[in-house]
Amino acid sequence: MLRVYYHPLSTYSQRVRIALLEKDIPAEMVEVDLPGHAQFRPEYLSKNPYGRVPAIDEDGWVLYESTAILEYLEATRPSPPLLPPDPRDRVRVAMHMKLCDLEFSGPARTILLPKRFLPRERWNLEPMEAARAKIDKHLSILEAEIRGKEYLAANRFTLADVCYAPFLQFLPTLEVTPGQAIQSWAGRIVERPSVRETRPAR
Ligand SMILES: N[C@@H](CCC(=O)N[C@@H](CS)C(=O)NCC(=O)O)C(=O)O
Repeated sequence: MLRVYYHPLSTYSQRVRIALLEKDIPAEMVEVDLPGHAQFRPEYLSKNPYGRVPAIDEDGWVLYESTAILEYLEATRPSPPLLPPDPRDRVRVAMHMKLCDLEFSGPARTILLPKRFLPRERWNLEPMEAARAKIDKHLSILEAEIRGKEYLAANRFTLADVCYAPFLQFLPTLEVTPGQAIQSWAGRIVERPSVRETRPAR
């Protein structure tokens, strides 16, 4: 049985929850009490020694890091596919997944964590502004990449779109200025049933 450790407000967990719905994979969902610091108790650290969600446990085999979990689900449950068959298309998906974490979701976290969970007087504005500028630059590069396309890679919904999806919901909170192509792609992605159904309540 596949067990998924997650939190309903966690963007990285949402990636895995989207893939579960897209692929109709049954799983036992275990909510980790992040506000209660359950992620730092020994029982959970044995699943992910970094004390973060998501993590999975399948018959005693444990894995953490959302992108690795997505790859595992794809490798073990290939239908319906979230990766294209062509090798060049596949590595493009891999490239976008990596760039999403390096240039988008990482800096987005610097802005979203305080804005979603801390009172304004505890916001540290300087790194938040630096993160916003980094995201703006990335989005202008991505704008050219995605212009005229429905999805990020291979003309279909892939793991690259899954990685971006939870963070695209927060574009207004990030106060960035995406171009027209990003805006219509983001609109399409956030309206997808698997994304809507797993959307954090705040
Ligand atoms: N690189 C990790 C990031 C996971 C992550 O940052 N998870 C957050 C929730 S969205 C977390 O567990 N935070 C708990 C903490 O930092 O104490 C992944 O892709 O899975």
